[in-house]
Amino acid sequence: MSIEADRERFVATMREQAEIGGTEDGGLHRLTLSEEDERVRDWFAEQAEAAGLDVTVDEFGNMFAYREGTDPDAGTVLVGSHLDSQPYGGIYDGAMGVVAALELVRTLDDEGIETTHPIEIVNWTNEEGSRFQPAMQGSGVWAGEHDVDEEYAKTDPDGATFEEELERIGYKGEVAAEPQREYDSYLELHIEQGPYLEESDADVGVVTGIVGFTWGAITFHGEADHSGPTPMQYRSDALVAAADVITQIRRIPSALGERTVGTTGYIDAEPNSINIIPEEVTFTWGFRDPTEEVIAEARARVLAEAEYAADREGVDWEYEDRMWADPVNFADRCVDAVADATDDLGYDSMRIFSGAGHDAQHMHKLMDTAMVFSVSEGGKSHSEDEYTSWDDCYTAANTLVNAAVDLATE
Ligand code: HGY
Ligand code: MN
Ligand code: MN
Repeated sequence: MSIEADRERFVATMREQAEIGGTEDGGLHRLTLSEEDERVRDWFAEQAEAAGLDVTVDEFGNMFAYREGTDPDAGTVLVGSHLDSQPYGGIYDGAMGVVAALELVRTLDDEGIETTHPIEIVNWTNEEGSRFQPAMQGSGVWAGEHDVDEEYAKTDPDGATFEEELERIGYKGEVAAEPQREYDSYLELHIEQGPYLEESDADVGVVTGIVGFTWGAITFHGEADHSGPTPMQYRSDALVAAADVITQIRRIPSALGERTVGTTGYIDAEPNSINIIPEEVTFTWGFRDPTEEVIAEARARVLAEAEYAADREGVDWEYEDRMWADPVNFADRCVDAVADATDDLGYDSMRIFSGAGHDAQHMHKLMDTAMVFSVSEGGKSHSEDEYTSWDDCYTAANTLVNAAVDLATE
């Protein structure tokens, strides 16, 4: 028996959250622990409390909103995602998972349904990993993958520490950032952020797993000098060495695997003046693949390329690992709950492996986990052009609601 979420209320709530940090071009600029993040957290707490949920904030800013089940001893079904965004990102990434979880609770209340298992909504801190690395930081701490104090000390590009910023926005809670109760399963709704659902004409994605990834930063130390009179053979140009490696970050994936991807998303060159030979350049690597071996190989190759480039250019270099996430394959029980929901609702679904990282990656280590994907038009994401029609958003949200009820009802 399927239930229908309230499309109008769901879309209205999506529009509401999109206003908080919304940009002129219809995107979202709501960096973790920013003033916009503080406002959307306040908004989320209000929505959850208005739905009669018991809201708690842990020491890492993760927010939880708890709904009783008829059997308090039954493991809790955790449903949610993240409300932080990329710089000038889209309004759906993460937010739709939290709004769909709110809609789940609101629909249960409308229908007077009491589930056997308690249900808890979560808003994870810093899923995006843009301002502070790693990505999925809050869920990673909660899952015991990272040490709280080490993560508190992480700094953003302006040197602000995570802990200072968490305290500044008033979301450093008292509760330890670790499971406070028995959990049964985790479900997360997210946009696909890739082209496959749209290309296959599916209404919704049944996510079977997530790629793993390695992130890191390389710094070359050259010698600043006048770009005019310094003969070419006298130069130690940090940016030339970086350019060599960045080109390889683009080439390495084609030698490794069909789904291997490689990106340099961040670069900083000092002193960054048109007539000074660059002295110090820092840039990042990011490789992803469904298998650990390929990710490890890609990391080894980029470090080898950095060694060669440093020799060629006569510069020193160093690197820092920023993140490692294992690839995961979700539990059949949860994947089937999502697939059954799409069948019951008469949606065309497609099984799909996620190319983006998600908090579900960490939850998989603690409890049975699965995800629902909505279509991403043009596959676009992490850009103000990110777009999913309200129909496609609603299809995915309805799937999540029904899959969660399935898992929460004995
Ligand atoms: O990088 C990712 O895949 C995620 O958006 N943090
Ligand atoms: Mn996301
Ligand atoms: Mn994202």
